[in-house]
Amino acid sequence: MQTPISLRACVRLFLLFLCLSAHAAHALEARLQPLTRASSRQVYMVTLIPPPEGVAINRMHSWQVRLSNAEGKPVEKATFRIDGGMPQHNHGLPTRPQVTQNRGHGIYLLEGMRFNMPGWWELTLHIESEKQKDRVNFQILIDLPPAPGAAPAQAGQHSGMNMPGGK
Ligand SMILES: [Cu+2]
Repeated sequence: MQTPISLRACVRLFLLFLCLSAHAAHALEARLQPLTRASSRQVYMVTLIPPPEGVAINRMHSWQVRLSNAEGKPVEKATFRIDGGMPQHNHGLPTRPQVTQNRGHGIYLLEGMRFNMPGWWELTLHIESEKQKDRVNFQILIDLPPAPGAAPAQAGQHSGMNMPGGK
């Protein structure tokens, strides 16, 4: 009875493959899922859209921000100030990300995003439009290895960064 055994092995291999690919797809989806949050006074709904190519350590990325009001209507003429950092490491962002483009329909281009080490990052968007000011905090887990060719992040190497609240 050679055939049933090899058939069973084949089915097992196939199931394993399905399982692995489902797992990989799930991980990718979790990473690329839109991050949507209400601002602290519920003035805005804010979605962070990661770069389509994914996020790699020590690479500059452009993200997008989708901004709407509490009723879900796109907010067209907003200005942003971005800060953040790693609360667990007590340091700020290695770059100064800025919204550089209003793409219309409540979509804004956020350039200059870079994470120089894995871990928990906090990103705060201070948003202002039509005299409505509010802020929103995002927690972003970066758990990826350094990009090929990028300088590896060194533990404890925190000099030269913007401290939260600093100039
Ligand atoms: Cu850090």
